[in-house]
Amino acid sequence: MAEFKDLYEAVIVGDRERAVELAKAALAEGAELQDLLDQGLLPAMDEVGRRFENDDFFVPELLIAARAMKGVMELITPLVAEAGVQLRGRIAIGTVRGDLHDIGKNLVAAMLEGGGFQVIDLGKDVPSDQFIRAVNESQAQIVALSALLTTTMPAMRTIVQDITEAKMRDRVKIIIGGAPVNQKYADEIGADGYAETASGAVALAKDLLSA
Ligand code: B1M
Repeated sequence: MAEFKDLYEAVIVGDRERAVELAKAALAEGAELQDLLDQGLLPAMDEVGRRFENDDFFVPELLIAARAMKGVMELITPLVAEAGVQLRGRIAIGTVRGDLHDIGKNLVAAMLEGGGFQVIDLGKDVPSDQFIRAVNESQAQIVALSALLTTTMPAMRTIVQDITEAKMRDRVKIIIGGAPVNQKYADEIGADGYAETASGAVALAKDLLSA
């Protein structure tokens, strides 16, 4: 972590410009993207969450930290995507209805692209019909759902039900992820899989499409 301490701090205090500069400098010096994420950015967002939970941070602090994180993500997303080239399949991804958290979803999307998938990113606060339309239009083989709130988890169940009712279940796999969900929940709502991390989502997608 010592190597990325300044970046870690810059994200926590929401200094977007500095965070981006530090990330650029680290990459120019040959830092690995994965280390930048695992030792700088992700622990910083965890710390922001902890402070929020302990009432040391409130929504404005959360927002400016997220803005700093987003600035760095905009810098690194193309690089993450560049790491892989082969097209392994098509995936429609989105954060479910009612949920505005998209940093993790963007990371998952970037890693999937990096893993060689074509990704149709539907954004955040996405209702069932938008997923259904995307699958029809793009022939996506996987729908990937992200939720960060316990209150938006039920939207995942709704999407699985709506996709089933649209009789598309035999041609599309559904995977879920995000901090409040787990394998048990995936099983309960009839999803095809759960991944805890962005790289886990890539492995899961590869698995499901090769099965
Ligand atoms: Co909010 N927020 N937030 N927030 N926020 C959390 C999630 C929270 C845990 C903070 C806390 O209390 N400790 C808490 C949720 C509690 C709960 O439901 N259990 C919370 C809350 C309460 C709220 C509000 C309700 C606050 C309020 O207004 N009172 C509100 C809700 C708004 C809404 O969505 N309707 C809210 C708002 C916001 C901001 C808008 C200010 C901002 C989001 C900005 C944005 O995303 N553009 C924000 C942020 C930044 C956070 C925290 C601090 C960080 C989230 C993040 O980006 N993490 C978060 C606390 C925390 O997580 N430590 C918190 C980094 C990101 C890379 O990780 O998203 O977990 P994550 O994604 C990971 C994995 O989960 C996984 O891979 C990613 C990479 O490893 N993953 C998948 C994610 N999706 C996946 C899909 C997959 C597979 C893996 O397959 C399909």
